[in-house]
Amino acid sequence: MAEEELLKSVYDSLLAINSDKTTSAVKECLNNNISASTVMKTLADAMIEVGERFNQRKFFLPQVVLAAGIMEKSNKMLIDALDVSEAKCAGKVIIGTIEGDIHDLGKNIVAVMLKTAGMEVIDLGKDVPVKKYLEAAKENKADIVACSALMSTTMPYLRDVVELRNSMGCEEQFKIMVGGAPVSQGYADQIGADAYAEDAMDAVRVAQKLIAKA
Ligand code: B12
Repeated sequence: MAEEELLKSVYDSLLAINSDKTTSAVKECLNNNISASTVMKTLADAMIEVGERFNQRKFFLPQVVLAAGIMEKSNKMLIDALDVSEAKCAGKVIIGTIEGDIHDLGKNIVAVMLKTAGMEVIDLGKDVPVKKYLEAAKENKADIVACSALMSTTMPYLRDVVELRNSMGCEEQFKIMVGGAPVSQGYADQIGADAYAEDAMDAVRVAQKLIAKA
């Protein structure tokens, strides 16, 4: 089967909320030497479509929960197959999903991609208090604090991270990168974040740029 067809099978199986089919489609991709990051990107695209269908009331919460579980399981399989770059100490990143928010699928993909690019990533998990990001950044002498927000109700806490960092006088020590579906470049500019990235691949490019500038 051609690469395109194999990836389509991953996409379709996740949208069919079929765990067994998704798992075997993912294995099939790896057996055919399709890179783990390409398969992850396909799963992320499918999950975004799950979100669209949820918005259109074609899917309901139980389907979203099941799809999220399948994606997590598939990503675990893929992490082992990722080609981790030899480049060590390409920078240190503190990452987490912001206070009040438990959406972590996208954040987890970003964390994996940054690690793959050779960065040291300290993942604080989800529902991370504003203060905790900055404590961890200080303690670990991080280069970047990466914050994910998936809800309009939790986005304002991103501004709090920037303001707390500034009030600590640490603008030069650690740069703040924000992301998540409702976040945009405009919003990042508005709250004074140093960078925004649209997806995991973009996050790697943006993080590398931030580190190169430091
Ligand atoms: C899956 C999902 C869930 C799962 C989460 C599972 C998990 N472990 O994450 C479950 C079912 C648990 C869930 C729960 C809830 N959810 Co929900 N959920 C979604 C859904 C359908 C998809 C999100 C997702 O995983 N997308 C796929 C990933 C791959 O994409 P992503 O997260 O956007 O990440 C990519 C980029 O954004 C970027 N990125 C992400 N983070 C970062 C960080 C940085 C630093 C950078 C640079 C880039 C970056 O890179 C990623 C990879 O490319 C969205 C719908 C949507 N359109 O987003 C609703 C959605 C986010 N949920 C919503 C809601 C309301 C809830 C609940 C409150 C529901 C409820 N009534 O209980 C709870 C939340 C409780 C809480 N306190 O957080 C709303 C939010 C509305 C709002 N206020 O803005 C949405 C928009 C659905 C809707 N239309 O109503 N949800």
